Amino acid sequence: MKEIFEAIEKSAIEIADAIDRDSFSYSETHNAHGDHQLELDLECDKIIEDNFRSVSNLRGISSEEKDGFLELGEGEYLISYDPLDGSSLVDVNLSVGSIFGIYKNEFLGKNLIASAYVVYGPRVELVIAVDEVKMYRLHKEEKKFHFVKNLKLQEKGRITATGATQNGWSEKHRNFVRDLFDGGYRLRYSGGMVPDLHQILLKEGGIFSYPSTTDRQKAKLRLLFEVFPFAHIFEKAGGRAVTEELSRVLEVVPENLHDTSPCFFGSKSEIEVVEKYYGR
Ligand code: AFP
Repeated sequence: MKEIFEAIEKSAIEIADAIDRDSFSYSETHNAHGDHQLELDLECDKIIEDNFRSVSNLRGISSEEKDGFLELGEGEYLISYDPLDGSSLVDVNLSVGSIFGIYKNEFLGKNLIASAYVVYGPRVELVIAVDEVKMYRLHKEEKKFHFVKNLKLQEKGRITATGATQNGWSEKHRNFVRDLFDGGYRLRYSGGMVPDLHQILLKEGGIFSYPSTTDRQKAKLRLLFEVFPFAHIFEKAGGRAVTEELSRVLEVVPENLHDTSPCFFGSKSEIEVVEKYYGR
């Protein structure tokens, strides 16, 4: 595992440089989700692939930017990753991130043994969850990450972030969001899952939701590349992650590498609000 975390740290440093240096133009390709890929998406994907190629105990990797599974060896670990989440925000200079899930045997939520994400913002921060959730910050001159603190959610927060096209929201979702606003919650949504969830973790509470919509029943966020790693991190931080059926996100069984699912990540009190509306 140590080698895997070192490869993630090295990738984060190289990606932070690439964001500063590279152009934000589109490539000629689309990924499996139909997203038009930036040259930077492809560059970040390659940085991570190259760093994982030198890790000795990997069986293979799966990336949001690659169609299929890439076998790397006979090792025991599998990694799923999103190299540059929120890449449509790069041109407007908002924070973006990389997300990683580390599994044994199969890409199932219950097989996740560690997860991590990196936020590329005014500062570069790395969060790793194994048993606890630990945050590190990049010292740019030293090119090293330093431990900052453990992240732990309180029972209840004060902010909410909710995605998707609002005119496609269900009545349940509208009522859920109205309940939060009536209860004094403030909206914090950038369109980048990594900074939005990082904010909830650092403010020690709140809720992020990405619901199904009339035109997208399975919503947008990808189970392997975005949803499972954050569900693992939120649970380890003392929060919860559920689907619209109110089951644990980590119990969802994906049929394909690129499957998506509606999802809610929050501290305990806000997930009870989800249960109040989605349980009906
Ligand atoms: P991009 O990588 O295309 O910018 O999408 C970002 C993202 O996957 C996730 O980071 C956001 O939370 C979500 O999509 C935003 O989606 P909506 O704009 O539909 O709310």
